[in-house]
Amino acid sequence: MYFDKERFKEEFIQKLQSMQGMSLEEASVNDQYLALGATIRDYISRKWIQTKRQYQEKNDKQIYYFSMEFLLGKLLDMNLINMGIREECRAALQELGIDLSLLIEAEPDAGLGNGGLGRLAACLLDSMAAMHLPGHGCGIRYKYGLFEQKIVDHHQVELPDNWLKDGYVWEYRRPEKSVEVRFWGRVTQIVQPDKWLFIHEDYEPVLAVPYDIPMVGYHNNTVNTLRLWSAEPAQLDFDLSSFNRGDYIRAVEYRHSVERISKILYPDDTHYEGRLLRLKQQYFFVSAGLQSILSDYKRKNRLWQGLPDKISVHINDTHPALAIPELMRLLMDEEGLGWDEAWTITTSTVSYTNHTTLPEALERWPVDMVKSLLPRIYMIICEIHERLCYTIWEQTKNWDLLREISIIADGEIHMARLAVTGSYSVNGVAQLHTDILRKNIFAGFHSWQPYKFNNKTNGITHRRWLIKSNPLLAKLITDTIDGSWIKYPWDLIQLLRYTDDEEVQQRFCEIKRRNKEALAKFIKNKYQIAVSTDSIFDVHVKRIHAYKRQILNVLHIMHLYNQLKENPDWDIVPRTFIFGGKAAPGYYIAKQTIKLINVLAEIINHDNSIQGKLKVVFLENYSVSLAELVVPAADVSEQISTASKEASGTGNMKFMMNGAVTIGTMDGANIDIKNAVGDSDIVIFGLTAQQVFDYYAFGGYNAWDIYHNDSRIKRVLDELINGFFPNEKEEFRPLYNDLLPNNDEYFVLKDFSGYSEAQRIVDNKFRNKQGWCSMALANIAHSGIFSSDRMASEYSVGIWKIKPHIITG
Ligand code: 26Q
Repeated sequence: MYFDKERFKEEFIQKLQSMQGMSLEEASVNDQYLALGATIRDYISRKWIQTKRQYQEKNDKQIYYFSMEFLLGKLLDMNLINMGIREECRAALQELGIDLSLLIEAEPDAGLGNGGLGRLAACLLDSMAAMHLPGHGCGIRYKYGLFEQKIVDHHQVELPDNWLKDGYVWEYRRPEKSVEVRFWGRVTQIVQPDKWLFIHEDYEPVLAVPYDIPMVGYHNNTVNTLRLWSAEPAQLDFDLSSFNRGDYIRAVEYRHSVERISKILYPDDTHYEGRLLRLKQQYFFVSAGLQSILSDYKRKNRLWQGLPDKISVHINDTHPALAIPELMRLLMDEEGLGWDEAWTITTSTVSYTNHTTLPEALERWPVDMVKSLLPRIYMIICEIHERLCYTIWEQTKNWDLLREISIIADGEIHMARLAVTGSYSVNGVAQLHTDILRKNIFAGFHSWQPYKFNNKTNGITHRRWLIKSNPLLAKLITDTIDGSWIKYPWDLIQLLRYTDDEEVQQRFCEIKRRNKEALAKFIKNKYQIAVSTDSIFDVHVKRIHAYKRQILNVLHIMHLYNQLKENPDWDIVPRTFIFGGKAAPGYYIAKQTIKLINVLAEIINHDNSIQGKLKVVFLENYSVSLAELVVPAADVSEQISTASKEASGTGNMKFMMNGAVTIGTMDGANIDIKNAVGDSDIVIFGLTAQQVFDYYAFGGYNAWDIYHNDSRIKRVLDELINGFFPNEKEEFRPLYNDLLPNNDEYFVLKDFSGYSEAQRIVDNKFRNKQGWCSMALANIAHSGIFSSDRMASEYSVGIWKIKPHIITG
């Protein structure tokens, strides 16, 4: 973009005056940030309008990515990079005596997601805009994002994330595009000579008001849209009619119950709970999103049969799966189509990505709840279910198959089965995960409709996770292989020629050291813990969950500590173990794990007898922004989930792209990473998914056996309950119980030995500086295929059948 420095300065000062009513001298950093955001927003909106106009004119197919979560993080810096004006802006602000990096920091993270699934949605939107793909997001504008985590007395404490309190510069409220969403009430069926009519009466109306956020493409003219819906009381007369009847309480209650819908993001990423409010949220944004898409379509097109050629609706896990019956409803009840026509259109429009095979995370809604909250939707789901059962029975006469794929069973609606039935494509997010979908959780569907199933290995945007967060490394890469990788990240493979180049290695080491220094400084300031940049920065950051096995890492640290206490001269490479991650507020074991890490950290960090060879740090409030500081500083990336449990993981990709070496299990995308880098540039250990399945199916695993046969394990487990933690004598017994009396569901003890050996290999490899650098560089070289640009293009070609649309400036 052409950048006129003097004009920019004027516009910026003008914004300060008009928005904040302030002169430059009076303005706080936050005021300055808001003014800068508004200035940049104006630049973006010109391109945005152009993009929308050109999409409209060409009437190309558009894709809409429906997701309960979009974990955007901060946008200012990213927008400056994408617009190609970051350095110009920095220089201009400097002339005004302003430090751009302070303004960048001042932005609140948009934390509208729990973890991987939400961040994936954000990376995908970034890539679609960068690749000229007409793809947009549809979600909920939560008033409160994921809670802020504080550690108080070693414990996690949750605080509300009031991210909108100072206003949000990137959103545009579009009240004129509001639509109504209807809950409760009853449906009556009117039989007419040629069709049936369904009338929904006595419903509670909710107004869905969209807020649009621009998604800016990298150095192109594309600006796509993320539309987030906010719930407001519908037309005032509904409100007022209660008032008029003197029913003041009812009117206030109505207002509250509506506002609750978009108030808060559920802070859980694995535990399904059949909460009415969550069901309301799902239907709310799905219905609003589809209504606005269809009314747009209607303005440009005549025939509904053409919908799948113009629109793709992609559902990010089952959370938006009500899109299937809702699209049916809109086509039949609002547009007058018959069932068969509507079904053909729906099942050619909707596609579905699964992100988890954990049984406890699979959504199943109680029939009674759906029936009363969404009476018409319930009728349609019943019809889909009955027709599915009929077809399967006619085709196969196989009862077992019928039971396996039945959408309604035991008083519950199985959302994954609904999603598979109503979608033309079902994909997993890494090779192993897709295999598991085919062979296990969707085996029945797969035997019946194998063509629906496909794999789309996840990716991450290298613009945020390398160019933005690790500018020094980005520059080294460009200096070494030129800058084509920025547009074509798979060109990173050219770095392979330099993995043994001494100068490149030396520069890489220097950059890693500087990134480690930045993190060390942060840790020192925030926690008064001194960590040495000569130590291995061994990083384990992600949601805290038993299957992710933070506890395996912790037990191993305890083991190292025990050895060092016995032999303080033991020659190990000093290590800084860095943890971060949030536990769902109701997940007791995960919270105890956080406490254990913090208690252990305090003991180890204060024990001078081990000469600083081990340090343990728990970084509170792990978020997108914190990840951008931590990932570039990592030497080792911990990806140690129980095989078969982690659908993909995307942190693993961020770390490899920043030159960390993975210590990991044969799980999720670790396998794809291993296949890319080869066996010698990754450290793999532990059970395979097949071994895990076999233990579950045939038994044969006894945690006590391992406890009794491995003195190292016995010792660390005993320490959980024998007063080793003097102030927490009984506190960690639940952790102990899960590992022993409850027989260690996640095979922590079984994999301990392998993990310990793998960590010894890491220690050894790190001693050879050149060898280590060469591994790190090989990881970066192979990380290009894990860019979400590759992912976006695979979805576009393989699922959505959309082509790039170049926006002219
Ligand atoms: C469902 C019902 C009720 C409450 C919460 C939920 C819920 C919310 C979020 C269930 C699941 C999620 C999120 C799942 C998720 O983040 N999965 C991760 O997706 C990543 C992107 O594909 C993968 O890399 C991770 O492996 C996977 O765990």
